[in-house]
Amino acid sequence: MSSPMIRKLNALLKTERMGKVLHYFEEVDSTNNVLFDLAGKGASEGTVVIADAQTGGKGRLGRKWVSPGGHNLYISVLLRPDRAASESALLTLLASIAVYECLKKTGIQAPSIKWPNDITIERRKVSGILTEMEPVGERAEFIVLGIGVNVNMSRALMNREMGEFARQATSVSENLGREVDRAKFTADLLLELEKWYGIMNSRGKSEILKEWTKRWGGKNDRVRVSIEGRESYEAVAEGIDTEGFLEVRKEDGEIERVISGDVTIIS
Ligand code: BT5
Repeated sequence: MSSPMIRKLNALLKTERMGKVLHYFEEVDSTNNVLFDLAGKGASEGTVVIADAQTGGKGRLGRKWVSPGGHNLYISVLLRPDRAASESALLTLLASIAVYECLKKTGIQAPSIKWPNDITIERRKVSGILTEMEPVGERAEFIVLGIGVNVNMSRALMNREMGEFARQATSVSENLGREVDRAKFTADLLLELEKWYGIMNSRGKSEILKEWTKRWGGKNDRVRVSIEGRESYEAVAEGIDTEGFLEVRKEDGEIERVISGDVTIIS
């Protein structure tokens, strides 16, 4: 995102806090890393880091987020909720709602949320969310919410950059058949984030869980659950519990809570 686009973003931004302090970089390793450092130095809630390109874009569990420059959105937002550690899973769901709503506003008719952190269009991943907090063992004082969205990435670029998983990825522009204004998309996303964070703080977690479930496309999907160090198993997705963890029904009827790990849809 060139700096004229950041000027445009500043002009379009209708939030009270989110993005009012905004750090923009042409290229960083990871916007989450940059914001993590700023948070440690006392940056205020709502501080945002955006980069045009990331050299070390991070997914979950040590995976990579493909982050070429010139087309997409790589953004991290600092939150300082009351009980950061216990709210991290919930904030991922909250961010998913915000991305979902933003995609709808941009013209995508049927985005879908896949637990825990993917937004898809026709089962292809258009956005991923990485929520990070301080290392386990210390009290988490803040949450860094990282969101990557393939906004204007072309099919040719996805094929070139992503290798074998290009088939499972898509971009907003690929679906709309036109380029999307990244500044407007980012302004809309920050407004949605602020709105849903406000709803969580005023009406409580249960409201977020309810709204997430409404938008979730996965109930009754047959899934394969893969958890590190355990044999994977098939189950049926049931819903989420009060902390935002997925509940699946195993073949013997037992309900299991999936805290982390990968859930692949089989049918
Ligand atoms: C995620 O992880 O989906 C979290 C991605 C978060 C990225 C943002 S960008 C701003 C901020 N700064 C960061 O460094 N990160 C955050 P996970 O569920 O582990 O998914 C990773 C997997 O998605 C990879 O193994 C690929 O299969 C696939 N993938 C990687 N890059 C992709 C892309 N650009 N579009 C679609 N799929 C991608």
